[in-house]
Amino acid sequence: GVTIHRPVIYGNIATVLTPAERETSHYPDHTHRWTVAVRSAPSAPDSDVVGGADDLGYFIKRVTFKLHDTYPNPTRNIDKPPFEVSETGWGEFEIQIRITYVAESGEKATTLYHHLKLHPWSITFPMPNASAVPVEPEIPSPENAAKLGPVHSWQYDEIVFTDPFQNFLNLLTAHPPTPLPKASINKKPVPFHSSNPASLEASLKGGVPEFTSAMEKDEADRLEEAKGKIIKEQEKWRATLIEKEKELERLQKLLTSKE
Ligand code: SLL
Repeated sequence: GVTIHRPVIYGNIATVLTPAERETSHYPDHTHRWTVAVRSAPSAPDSDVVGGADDLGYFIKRVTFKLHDTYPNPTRNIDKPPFEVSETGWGEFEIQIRITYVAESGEKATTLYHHLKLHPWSITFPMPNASAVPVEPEIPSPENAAKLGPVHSWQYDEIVFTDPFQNFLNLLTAHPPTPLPKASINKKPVPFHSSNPASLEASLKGGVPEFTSAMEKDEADRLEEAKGKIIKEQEKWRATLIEKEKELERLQKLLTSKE
């Protein structure tokens, strides 16, 4: 009954190529430079990298990033940290990320998916009475996108090992992960995630985001609030249903009395 976990993040950073970079590139249609990575969740102090405080090489043997078929050799095997791939390109696509563990772990590989994000985040809030058709956010011009700074898209996750082999457990306990800071140390922004729309504003101000343990509590609070809203809605609609059923009964009676 032993479980042990390691907090990781996976995702990408993307920047707009400068006109000079575009001119010297072999691919004049490429607009962005990006890096997709799997890293430990905590960031190193005073670092401008998101995550990556700990080297994950003691338990991860290989990370395979499967890029879009428009790339040469789209299957990229990375056999030592940093587990990341940097490329240039013009389009967003789904990247398959396969994490293989060290042989002595006896663990099956884990497969994750990340949608490469090149264009700045924007949220179109659903307006009451607006058409139900989702609005595609407009892609800003390269100049405007460049002004907004790098785009970050990171997902926090925990790799959980249940009843690991004794040797592997020893290996894991010999490498305890750096704990996440409670709050961001140098006032770094919270990484933007669509499940936390309030973080959009801070993410557009720029700065290198950082994962903190406060984010977990914030998310629990958001879920609690959402649950409360759902219960209220449920009560409202249940009352409406009871009212309508009464109305139906009344009209049916009226109908039979007239027959
Ligand atoms: C799209 N479904 O249409 C996506 C495909 C493909 C991205 C995006 C460069 C490849 C290369 C590149 O950015 N491919 O020239 O090596 O948006």
